Amino acid sequence: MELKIFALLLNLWLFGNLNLQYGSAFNLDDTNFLRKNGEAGSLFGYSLAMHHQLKPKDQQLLLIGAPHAKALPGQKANRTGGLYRCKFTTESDDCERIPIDTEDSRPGQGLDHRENQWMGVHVKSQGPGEKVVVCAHRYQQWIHSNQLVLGRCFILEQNLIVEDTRTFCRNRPSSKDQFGYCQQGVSAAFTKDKNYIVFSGPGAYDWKGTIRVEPIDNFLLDSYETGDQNEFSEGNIPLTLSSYLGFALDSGTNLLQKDEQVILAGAPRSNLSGEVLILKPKAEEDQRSLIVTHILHGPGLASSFGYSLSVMDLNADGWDDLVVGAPQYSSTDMEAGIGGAVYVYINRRDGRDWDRLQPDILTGNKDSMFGLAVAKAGDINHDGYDDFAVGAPYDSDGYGAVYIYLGKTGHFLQKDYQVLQGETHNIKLFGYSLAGNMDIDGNGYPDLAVGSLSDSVLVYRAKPVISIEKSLKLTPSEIDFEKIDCQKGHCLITAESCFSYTTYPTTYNPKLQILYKLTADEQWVQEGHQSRLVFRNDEGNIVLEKQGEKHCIPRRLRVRANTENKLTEIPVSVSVSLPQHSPPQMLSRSSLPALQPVLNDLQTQKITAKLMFLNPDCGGDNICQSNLQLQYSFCSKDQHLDSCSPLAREDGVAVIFPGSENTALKITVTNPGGDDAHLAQLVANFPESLPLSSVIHKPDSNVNVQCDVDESKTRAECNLGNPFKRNAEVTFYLLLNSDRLTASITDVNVTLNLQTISVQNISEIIAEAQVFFELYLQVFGLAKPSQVYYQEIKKNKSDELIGEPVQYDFTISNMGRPLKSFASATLNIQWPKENNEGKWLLYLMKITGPNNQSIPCSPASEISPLDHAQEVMSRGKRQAENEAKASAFSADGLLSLFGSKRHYKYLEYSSLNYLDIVLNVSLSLNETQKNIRLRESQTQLGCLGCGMCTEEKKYHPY
Ligand SMILES: [Ca+2]
Ligand SMILES: [Ca+2]
Ligand SMILES: [Ca+2]
Repeated sequence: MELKIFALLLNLWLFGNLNLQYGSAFNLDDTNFLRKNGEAGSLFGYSLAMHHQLKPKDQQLLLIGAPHAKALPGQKANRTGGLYRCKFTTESDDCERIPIDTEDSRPGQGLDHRENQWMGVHVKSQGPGEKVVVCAHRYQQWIHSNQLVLGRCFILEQNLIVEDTRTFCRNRPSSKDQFGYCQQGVSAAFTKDKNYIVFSGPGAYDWKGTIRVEPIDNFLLDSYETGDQNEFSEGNIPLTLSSYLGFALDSGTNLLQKDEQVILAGAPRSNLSGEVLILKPKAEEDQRSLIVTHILHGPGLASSFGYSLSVMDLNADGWDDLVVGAPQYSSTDMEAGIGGAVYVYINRRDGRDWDRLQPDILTGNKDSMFGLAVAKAGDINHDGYDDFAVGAPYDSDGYGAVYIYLGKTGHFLQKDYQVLQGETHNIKLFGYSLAGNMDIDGNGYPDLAVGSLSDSVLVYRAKPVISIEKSLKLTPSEIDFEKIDCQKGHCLITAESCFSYTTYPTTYNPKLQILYKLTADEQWVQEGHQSRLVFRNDEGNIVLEKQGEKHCIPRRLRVRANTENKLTEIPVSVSVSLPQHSPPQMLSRSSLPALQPVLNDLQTQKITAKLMFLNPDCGGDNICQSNLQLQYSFCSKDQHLDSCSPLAREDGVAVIFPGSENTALKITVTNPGGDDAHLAQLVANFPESLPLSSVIHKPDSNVNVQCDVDESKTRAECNLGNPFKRNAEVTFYLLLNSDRLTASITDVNVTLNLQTISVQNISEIIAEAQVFFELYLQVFGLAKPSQVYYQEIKKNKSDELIGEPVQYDFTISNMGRPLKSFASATLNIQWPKENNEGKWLLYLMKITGPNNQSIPCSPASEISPLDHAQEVMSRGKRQAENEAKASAFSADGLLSLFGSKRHYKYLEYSSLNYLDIVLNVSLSLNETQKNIRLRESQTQLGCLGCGMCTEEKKYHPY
């Protein structure tokens, strides 16, 4: 049956939350708490109220509902639930059952069925010396054959004697869609004018729910009800069935207009997501209705918006604000880990526009049921703004937690101020109920009670809050480091700190010890520098006799003589704290242990004064706005001359040829028209492949550049001067080591950062260069003999008979870097093999390398082709490639090509006087990377003259 949801609505969410949070210590004392335990299984603590009884005895009590408590004698039931009263003592088991509901119903009113009626499901106090209401929402009236679940409430006198019983659904139409399952008492509220009590029957009208406002004891006043108190016009209640209207209730007087009574009622199942209704009474002719003025809509499906709510003025502007719990809220983003939300409506527009008021949303941990309970806590920290508490009973792995939020001017603080954990006290489902806004120990600060579903209740007391007024004055507060004797270390500063304290109440005047600590130049020190101020006695304590008494301490500080940073101000701070044991606040009205004060957490405990440097060279504004400029160029530095010739550029980018010892980066820094650049420096970062080799200064420079270079030589920090003056200029060279550049590197970047502590935004500069490798191979050739003679010889295939052999020697020299493995070269030889009639001229016999080693050449068929005559091709020229790999000639290579001149007769060259026979020889690189180049290397070789000839003619083979 649906009634069950009112009992332990939420046991689905017992598991799942591992996000433990640890409470920040603030002024709710988590040590000197009070604990009240009830009978196991009685749900002692399901509801709570703080009550201040004035007569017959002035005493404050904590009222604790235990809806599963055993029946009292005479109740004719086993388990009825009940209400306990507990004194605020350190005893945990001194709560007493209040005798309620012990009388039988009057004749004709049917039979009271109290078994499992949940007495104590809700309890509320009207205020000091006023009434209390306690309810049993599952009370049944058995009349004839009907078992009506009407629910009912008891109004108690301020001394907790039962005064009256209220069952507004009694004697009404009793069908399910009317009042037979009213379930009055899930919630109740007193109006702020103290005349009325507000009840709800969430089960009325088929669980649409209804709200009723009725006079407490002045029966000249009218009662009001949604749908009219006489006509029961369900249709006038703008909700659907199963909305559970009245699950939570409160009242306000400054919500829509000043001093106008309104009722706030939560309907957590309305419109699927939950809604809150703002209602006000309306009297018209015979009608006495509660009419809906506004409906606040919940955030999402089944969020149970309106499960709890509380009216309070968080920003102390005189307008009521509203806090609404939506404990089953979850984010569509499952990863967000959100479970439960609280909507805080700050009444920003003086009561207007509630339909459009945007709430601020607080969210809890996943599955924590954050917002299941919300309560006004009063002004816990006594800063003038009401604060509130939010229960999240399934937080912290089912232990539960209570989050405290503070009101403030204009708004409220959205960061929780303190978190109370059930786990600390080994209490599960802690935070299920809350009651506060009453000072139980007379220290002037309201205290907070937290209930659980595990039969334990804790009461936290608020500690007094101390605010310390602080001042700090430096004398002098400005120094001219250059002018006075600071450089000798004689600059003395006096720092005078003064302290006084205030707290609440004004009668609380402990002799307070305050610890103070002086610090200076913290950020500069954090950045790895030495503090620019020297002082002793940086901490100590003082005693303030009473509130408002001021105490000052002077301290001498000295400016260091070797201070480098003479520009940025030096902050000097003093911070305060209380010692571990401060004198506790004496309590006149309570026998409870006195509590020690805490410092006001909302106030900064540290104040700062600044010591300024005067910089006359930076103009009247004392702000140094520098204008540092940097020019750079890659160049080749002559070690002995003060010159550096710019490197060749390709596509506008300088080209580095590795291996050069003189590659340098020329840097020129200027400060044209700028104010002094304090602590000016250049930070250069070099690639590992192109580290710094050394720094060379221009001898005539009047700026002394000093560079710190790291071990890997990839970072240099060069100090340019402190200050680098207006219109100063400096040039220096960063000599680079190009030995580590490899063929895979095609370009290199050096980043150059100019820095100063003066005011200037300087962009990083990237000096970019390309890397080209240049091979410098040379080929020389020699023909031996240089001249041959032809003679007539008969046709014969024998080599020796063809003609006199000629040997061509080729020498290849590597004038540059070793080729190693990154390139291979080819020697291309072209020689005149035959004339255009296909007659032999030079016949290639063999190719040998140094020391007669063989060298692979192609085409191989060209070597002594007559040995394979059928393969001889007839063309004008032949090319044989010597594919000697680069490794073959590491420095100098030598190979020989044996050639032979053909028989003159056979060739019919006899008419010629002589022949000039020319070989073209060149080197080329085999497939290789784009940034490897060969310096041009080719040659023409040899003149073979013919001594027997008379006519001058030349033979050109091409
Ligand atoms: Ca307000
Ligand atoms: Ca406050
Ligand atoms: Ca207190």
